Amino acid sequence: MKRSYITKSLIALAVASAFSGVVQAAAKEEAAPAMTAEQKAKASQIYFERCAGCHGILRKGATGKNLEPVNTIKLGSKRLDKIISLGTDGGMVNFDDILTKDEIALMANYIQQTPDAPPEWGMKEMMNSWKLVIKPEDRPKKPMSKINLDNVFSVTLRDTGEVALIDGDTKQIWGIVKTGYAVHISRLSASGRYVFVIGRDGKLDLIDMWFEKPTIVATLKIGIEARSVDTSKFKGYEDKYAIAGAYWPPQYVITEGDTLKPLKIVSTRGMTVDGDYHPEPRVASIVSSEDKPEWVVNVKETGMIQLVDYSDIKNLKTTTIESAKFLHDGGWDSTKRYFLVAANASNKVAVVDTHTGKLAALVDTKPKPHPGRGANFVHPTFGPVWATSHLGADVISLIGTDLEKHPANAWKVVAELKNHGAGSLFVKTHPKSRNLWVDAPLNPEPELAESVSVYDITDLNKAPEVINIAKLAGLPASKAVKRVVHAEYNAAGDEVWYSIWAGKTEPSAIVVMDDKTRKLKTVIKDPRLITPTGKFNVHNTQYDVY
Ligand code: DHE
Repeated sequence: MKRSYITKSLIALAVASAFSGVVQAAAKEEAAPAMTAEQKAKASQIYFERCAGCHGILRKGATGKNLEPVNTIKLGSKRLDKIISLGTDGGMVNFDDILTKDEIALMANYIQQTPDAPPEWGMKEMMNSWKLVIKPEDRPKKPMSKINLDNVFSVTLRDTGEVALIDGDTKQIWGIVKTGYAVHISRLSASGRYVFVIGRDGKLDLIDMWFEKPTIVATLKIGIEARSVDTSKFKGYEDKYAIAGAYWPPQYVITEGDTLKPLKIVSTRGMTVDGDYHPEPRVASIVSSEDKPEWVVNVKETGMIQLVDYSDIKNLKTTTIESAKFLHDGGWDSTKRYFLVAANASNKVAVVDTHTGKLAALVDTKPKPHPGRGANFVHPTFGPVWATSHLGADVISLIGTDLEKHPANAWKVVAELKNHGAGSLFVKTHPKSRNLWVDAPLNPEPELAESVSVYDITDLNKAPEVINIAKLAGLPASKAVKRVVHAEYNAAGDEVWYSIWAGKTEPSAIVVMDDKTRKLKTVIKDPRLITPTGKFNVHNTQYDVY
């Protein structure tokens, strides 16, 4: 069975044992097998594309194991080759159907070398990379197309380095724009006019939807590797600033909102919650507050949550909150006062009170919580809850969020639902819906990875309906598993969109379900829809509806 490397890194993430974060002593390089510069260059590219997400650029380990020479040399090329080929019980998955035998041998040698220190990326490099393609004054003064912008979906086409802007009303592709490598997420400006997309290669693109067709008006490379971006949403700061977080170098940058001109770069290197120095604390999720001029910036390896006050960029005030490792993705509770973020190596969800600027709680969950933005709804017994599923367990945890009317339940797992399988990445509901949709795209069983569970949130005693979404797409048989990933509602909250994430050379699709009947509404098929993954509805992303 052929799986994409990212899928593999995430499966590894699901089960890999947590890394201690201990800085290892430098190994003797002479013990590593010799490699030519050409071999190293090739291996370094493969490492960036397939390994760095879980093991870190410096190979210090995070959700994957530490791969510094002090550990790898003693295993030797033969053993490493076997581990990469076949995986391990400890959670490393097999790459023998992804990499050739020669590539595996190359990687076995490469990870015994002392890691190259990747370049820093400061203001000089950023300014050199910055392109203001169309100045704000040369842009339209009003929307030029007849598209209902509120219901546009920005869809990641992972393996082509593009995003598709799909008209949610007609289900037609409105435009496809070239972006950075494997865009991770799309986020909206406060006004809903601009879409910000961040590539894994650190390329940030600003798409203006007021043109006849979606158009990139500015671009900036914020680092070598990145995953997150958001904008200033507080009253008076609408569309003024953006913030993008990098994996390498470990830093975030604040830019102008309508040009991407970089204004300030802040390093996230520093001490972990355990008091150890970490040279590569990557920036995970970022979210913008609507109540304050503030971003919540989650620093993965340190376990520190930073509240960054953007009211005075020159004299930046940051509150640093200790939580737990390794911070990943998260979302607001229904009041948007509390931010809940997965600390996936600790099997916890950290809750930040953005009004007091303090940690409200650390909630124990099942292994490797992975909420996406999570899902907010009112539980018939326990009141308002926020839900997360897990990579490492077939369980959905419901965490009470109402301190005022249900204080006994607040920040406790009040109920657990059984998912159709582990390997889940995203849960989703909508304020107008009575359904909770849960995927399991990283489950090793194809039938489960192709299916979703749908729960009736007004009666959680009812068994969920398990729907094989991939079958509904009616695509031809493929070698790759047709992983069903990332639910997103339309603006009206009556449709649920799922991506069918197949191989790069195989047909993919987006399946649109009627939320009320849970029946197929339509399948969006187009040869240009290659490896669709994340989908971001303009209205729901602009207003953080989930
Ligand atoms: Fe993601 C969110 C990091 C693999 C699809 N992913 C996030 C966020 C982070 C992150 C930090 C939160 C961003 C925010 O809210 O500001 N993801 C990582 C990784 O480090 C990891 C594990 C490995 C890697 O090398 O990238 C990884 N992610 C994946 C995938 O393989 C997915 C399934 C497909 C893809 O397109 O790459 C994937 N991640 C997503 C999506 C979101 C996301 C769709 C946004 C969820 C939302 O609803 O907001």
